[in-house]
Formats: sequence, C-alpha cells, structure tokens
Amino acid sequence: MKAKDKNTMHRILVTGATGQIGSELVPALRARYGAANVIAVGHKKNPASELRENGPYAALDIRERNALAELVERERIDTIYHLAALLSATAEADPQLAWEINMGGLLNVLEVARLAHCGVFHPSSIGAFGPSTPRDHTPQVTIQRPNTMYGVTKVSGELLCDYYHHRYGLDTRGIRFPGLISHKTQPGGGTTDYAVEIFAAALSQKQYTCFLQQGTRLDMMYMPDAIRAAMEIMEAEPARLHHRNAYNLTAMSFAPETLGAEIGLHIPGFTISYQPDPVRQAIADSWPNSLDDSAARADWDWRPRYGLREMTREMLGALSAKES
Ligand code: NAD
Ligand code: AKB
Repeated sequence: MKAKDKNTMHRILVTGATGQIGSELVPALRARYGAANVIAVGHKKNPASELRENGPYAALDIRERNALAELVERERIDTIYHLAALLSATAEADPQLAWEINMGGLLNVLEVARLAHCGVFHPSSIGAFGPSTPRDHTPQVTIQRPNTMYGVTKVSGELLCDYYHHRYGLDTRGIRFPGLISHKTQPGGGTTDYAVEIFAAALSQKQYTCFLQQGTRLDMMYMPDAIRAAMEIMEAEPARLHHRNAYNLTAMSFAPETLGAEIGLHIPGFTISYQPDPVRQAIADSWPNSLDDSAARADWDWRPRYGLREMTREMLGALSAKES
C-alpha cells in the first residue's frame, strides 16, 4: 500500500458533500487535486448546491448501493470521503433510521470501495465514547460503550472499517472528530451545535440561550483544522499508521461559559443563559471532557493551528463580514 499524495489520489468522491464538513472539504480538495477530479455527492432529496457550479456534482441516497457503484465506476474513483450520516441529536430522534443510514450507507461505501479498490476516509466522533470511558485525556485505545445510537454507529463503523482493512486490505482511515465550529454551513443536528449557534446570536442579539448547561466541557475544533486533518491523514505514510479507525483528535476543550467569556471580550455586554435540552444534555454528559490525541501527533504529525482565542476571533470576523 502506497502513501497517497497528489500523484496517487486522482479521482475523489465526497458523500454528504453539502453538509457542514463537506461544503468546506470539497473546495479544499478541489483546490489541491483539481476541480474536475473531485465529485461532490449530495442527497437526492436536496440536490441544489453551490458545489455544482465549481466542479462535478451528483445526488443520490447513500442507501442505494447500485447508484453509488455506477457513479464510482463511471468516474473512475480511487478515493472516497464518506461523510453522509445522521448526527447525534437527529440520530437519537430516529435511531432505526440512523442505523439504516449510518451503517447501511457505510457498508455500501466499503463494498463499492472493495470492488473498485478505493481508499476510504470515514469520520468517527467523540460520540464513539460513552459514560464508562475515562473522561479526561481519553486515551486512543480505551473503553467504548456509548449509550446513544449515534455512538453505537460510530463504534460499529470504526470496527467495520478496520475489518475491511484487515480482511480485504482496503485502505480505510478515520478520525474521531470533536465538535466542529464553522461559519459557512449550519451544523446538521448535533450536540455540539451550540458552539456554532452562539456566534450568530452574539452578533445579532448580544444574548444566547444555551441548550447545554454550564460546566459541560467537550472537545472542539475549528473547521480549517478539521479539513486539513482529513486531507493529511489520507496522505499519511501507511506504514506509520498504528491505528486506522479512528484517531483521537482535538484542538481545544471548553464549557459554554468559557466560550461565552471569550466572545464577551469582543462583544461587550454579551450574556449567556442556560436552558438545557434533556436529550442533548444527556448525550453531552456521556462524552469525554478532553481527548488525548498523542497517537495522531506521533503517527501523522497532527498539530492543531487554532485554539479558543484564534477560532473566536475568526468566527466573529467572518460572520460580521457576511452581515455587512
Ligand atoms: P451534516 O449533517 O452537516 O452533513 C451530512 C450530510 O449527509 C448532509 O448533507 C445530508 O444531506 C447527507 N445525508 C444524510 N442522509 C443521507 C442519505 N440517506 N443519503 C445521502 N446523503 C445523506 O454532517 P457533518 O457535520 O458534515 O458530518 C459529516 C460526518 O462527520 C458524519 O459522519 C459525522 O458523524 C462526522 N462528524 C461530524 C462532526 C461535526 O461536528 N460536524 C463531529 C464528529 C464527526
Ligand atoms: C454531534 O454533536 O453529533 C457532532 C459530533 C461531535 O459528532 N458534532
């Protein structure tokens, strides 16, 4: 198995392309590998997308394996970034559908990739951990007994991707992303979404009512770091990867009041109040406070560039520029 780089990763397909990550990953991949070589795949229920204007675009339901197989064959794909999934809060609202999409979709991607010899990137999450996991500096290899359907699909997905690697030699790689903070596309129904919503509310109303309670500390990351990580792990030297599915990753860890205080430095008078949503609070309470990402640092030289201060400054700057 060779390290993938600009010369070996030629034709890339991104599922879930119009989501929070995909809407920023697709342009980044197109900038690096050439717009014509990155096929953005949206959901057929919602096919409109600006990604259509800048490169190849298709729409399908990830549960339709034949449609995916035809697309991969027709476009001579060698690498799949598989992002289509339901996030934690949405998954908890319809657990059976979440299993169908998250696991059925992943199995389809892996099977198509196996037959077409594609590499696969599949994101896991801090949601792959549960209440019995050590909460602080959560190790790379540790107890994973999540009590949410999202978490169940994330652990199962990690295992399935590892299985395809060991059994079939498929080049599967993954990251346990923390909550991702971005300003381009709204998040898709997660527990960490408050850390995105708070910025727009701070600018428009100087006030935010948080659906998680004070003291709920979680790992977070600013989107440019996440996009760089997803690209770097796929270009990493395979012989160095002691873990594949999936690497712990973090950039910062904070509770809502800490983020609120940082925003207050830029927006005097900003206030945050708390009205916990029982479902999302329970999910957050089952997740770690902070991950140990030393394995990613050692194996593929992962380093975050954005901490709380830099991320907050950029988020407010970007959203203010959009408004004006
Ligand atoms: P998102 O909800 O913003 O986007 C997911 C996309 O999947 C959506 O565009 C949706 O249309 C598509 N989709 C849903 N069901 C589909 C189906 N049946 N067929 C085809 N497409 C379908 O999610 P995201 O934040 O971009 O997350 C992408 C991946 O990264 C997911 O696996 C998620 O678990 C993981 N992740 C995200 C975060 C985060 O904070 N955003 C953190 C950790 C892991
Ligand atoms: C969610 O909250 O569901 C996601 C995640 C951390 O996986 N943002």
